[in-house]
Amino acid sequence: TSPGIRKVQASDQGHSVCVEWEDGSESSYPCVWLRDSCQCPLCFLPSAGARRLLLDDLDVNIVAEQLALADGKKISITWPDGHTSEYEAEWLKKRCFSEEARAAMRADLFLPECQYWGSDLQLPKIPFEEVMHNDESAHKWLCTLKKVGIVLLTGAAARQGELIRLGHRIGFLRLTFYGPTWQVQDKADANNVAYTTGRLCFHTDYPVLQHPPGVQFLHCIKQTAAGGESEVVDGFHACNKLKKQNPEAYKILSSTAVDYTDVGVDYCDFAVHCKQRIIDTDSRGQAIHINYNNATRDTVFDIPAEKVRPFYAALKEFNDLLNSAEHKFTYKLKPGDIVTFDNWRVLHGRQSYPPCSEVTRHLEGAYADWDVVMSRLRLLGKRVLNRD
Ligand code: OGA
Ligand code: NM2
Ligand code: ZN
Ligand code: ZN
Repeated sequence: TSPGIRKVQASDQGHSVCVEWEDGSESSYPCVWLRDSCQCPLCFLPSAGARRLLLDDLDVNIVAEQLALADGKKISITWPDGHTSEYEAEWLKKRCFSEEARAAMRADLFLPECQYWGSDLQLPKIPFEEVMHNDESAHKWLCTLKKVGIVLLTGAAARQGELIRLGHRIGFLRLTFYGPTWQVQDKADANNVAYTTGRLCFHTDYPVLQHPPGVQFLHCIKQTAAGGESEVVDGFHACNKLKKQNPEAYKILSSTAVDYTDVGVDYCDFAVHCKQRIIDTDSRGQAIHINYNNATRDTVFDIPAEKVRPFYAALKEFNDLLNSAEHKFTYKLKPGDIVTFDNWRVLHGRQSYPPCSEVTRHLEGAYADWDVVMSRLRLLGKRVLNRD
């Protein structure tokens, strides 16, 4: 169903090529982009899907010398140096510079749809083995993880190693100083507050890393009878609320660089320091990453003294919003459950549980990067929805 081209002509004093489609609509392509995007074997390496042409060799002011249309399916352009480029109608259509066409391509590539939730969350659930063996289920898992930010995989074996298998399913896991996977249980001389029986307030993991892990997996191997419940909250939803309720607090949290620190030994020895804004925003002020773990927030605080109390007041207000009954969702993991969530968006916590000389609660955890997860999601989408 490739769209036909009715006519092709120069426009913008030769700096653009205007394509008239069979349905009467038009698309305009800048010559510099057309030359840069030449698909011939000299300019493009098909085996890598990558440009061979060097920017050094690109003339920003280039104009087409000759335009030709071949049976409505293809245009060819001859450039002043005699080089010829050909472009297929379908290829051009996808790359149309109109606002609508760009929005459609953006949606296709990045699946930006976001479903906010509160205490009314219907926690999405998919059987673990279905995700492991069935591409449609795996696609559903990752689509939902992207859109809702959390999915529970059920029925995994209650033993270590299932997250390694899940890592192979997407590609690979993210190695950190806590190891390829890590064991959340009460430990003597714990090198992290997560490895105690204490309550963990809402946090995102690892804001001390410059590029915090985008996705987190927690596999329940053993669950305590008393306590140990899990809590989650949609951080982006809470940010929108904070912005409305107290724009000044939002401004403070989205502009103040907070110091984080993590020093110790695990997979190897480490001394990690980083500055992060608790609410990281895009150019339109929309939250894109939450970076908040109160445990690893440093006592070193590199801001002027008079800004300290307003900062704490803003953080308190954000924390209150996260903990409000309207926003937080509470559940309890069962052995064999694997909760998978967006660690850039969803804050998580757990209730305390009674200390015991035996291990009464054991989760295995792992991280993945969104680049890896989105890559698998696109590949599964191609196969499942058979798109190209
Ligand atoms: C963690 C964590 C949750 C839990 O290890 O960072 O948040 O339920 N654990 O123990
Ligand atoms: N663990 C669970 O930011 C953090 O320290 C989160 C990381 C120890 C791997 C905890
Ligand atoms: Zn070329
Ligand atoms: Zn955590």
